[in-house]
Amino acid sequence: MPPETRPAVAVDQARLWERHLEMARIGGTPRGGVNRQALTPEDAQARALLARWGAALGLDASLDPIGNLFLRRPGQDASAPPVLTGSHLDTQPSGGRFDGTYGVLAGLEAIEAIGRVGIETRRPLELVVWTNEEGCRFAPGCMGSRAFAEPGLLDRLLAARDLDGIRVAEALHEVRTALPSTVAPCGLGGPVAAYVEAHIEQGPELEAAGRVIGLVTGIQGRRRILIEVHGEDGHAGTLPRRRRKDALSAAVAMIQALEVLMHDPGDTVRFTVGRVVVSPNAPSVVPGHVLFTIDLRHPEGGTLMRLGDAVETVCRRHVGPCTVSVTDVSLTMPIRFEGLVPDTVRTVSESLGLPSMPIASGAGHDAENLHRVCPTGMLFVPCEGGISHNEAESAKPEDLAAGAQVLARVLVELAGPAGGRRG
Ligand code: HGY
Ligand code: MN
Ligand code: MN
Repeated sequence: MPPETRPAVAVDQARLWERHLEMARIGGTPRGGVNRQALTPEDAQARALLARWGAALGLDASLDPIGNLFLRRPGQDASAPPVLTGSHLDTQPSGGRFDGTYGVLAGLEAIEAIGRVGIETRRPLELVVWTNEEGCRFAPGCMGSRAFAEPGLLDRLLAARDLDGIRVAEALHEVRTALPSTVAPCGLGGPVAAYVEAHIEQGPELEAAGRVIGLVTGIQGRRRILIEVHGEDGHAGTLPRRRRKDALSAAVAMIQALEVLMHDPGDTVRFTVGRVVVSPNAPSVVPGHVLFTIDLRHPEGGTLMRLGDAVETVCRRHVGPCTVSVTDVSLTMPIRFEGLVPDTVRTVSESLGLPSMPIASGAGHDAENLHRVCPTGMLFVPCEGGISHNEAESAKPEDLAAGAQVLARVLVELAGPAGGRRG
């Protein structure tokens, strides 16, 4: 067997699948999904489980100031910047068992397979769990990788609050106390030789094309905007319409007008109002306050900016007797993956004889932030029916294992053999 294929062959499909089932029990929902939101006790338990699995492999664990967890496999050259792989363990409230979790467990399996065949790499390998990728409880999403790429954002991100007013800094305490005492603190950011992330596709293309590996070409741009409509609470029975400042009525008019603005016959624009919070949310009270979120995505930066910039004008046009505030929460421009990492993913997939195809990512990922600091790439595996951000999310054990085989080989390629040239 050619030596370079050994790590792939050592990937254990059954163990990888069993670990997904065990991890899915943390925050598991009655309908077979997972609710493991960022920096909750469930998130902390999931990280603790991973740290225990890592410790059994002799990986050293560390936690940075925003809660990113790193499990390190030493390389021959301890001073060399590491090769990173990983993803996230936090989920949406009605999330699935594979979004994020797959990239973490495939990374663990790949590192374990490399160790099992006795390969010593020149560079260290690090498995990373990024904090708050989903951006549901706390905004913005991809928070941990954003801070890693831009440490100057740390204080602002630690101050972010959830809907109950709890700050990231306070919630991080949950994670720290749940982790084994062997997990050491580490600094934020730092040199990285390369980053590669495995993820389920979260769309139907690979499955429809009968391919197993997605060679991710890039990630579309996305913008998160927060709209707050301020009216006046009133009595549903006594307050005549002409005197009402009904925040929900105004918000509905805004959303309907935004749907018209975002209408796209080519169905490329992704416009979602996923959260509406009505206050006081009482049947006999005219709502005095409404908060709603806009998640806007597009593969072209110019279109993303044009449509996003038009939101405030449309909201103000439909504000009626209320007032409105529009806040840009986050903006990530479209990115392309090119060069070392995607090329290595492609050549390894081909050498393993796995059917692959180029594919653009509609979903956001932490790789979009690592892309700013080092050579970066991703690989996808199919998920059934392309269903994701849904408790029914599912994938095939053999596809998950195939992705881990590619990942194991890619990590060895990127980290280089012990005794190889320095640099
Ligand atoms: O929303 C996203 O694209 C990612 O799944 N958090
Ligand atoms: Mn994800
Ligand atoms: Mn997600």
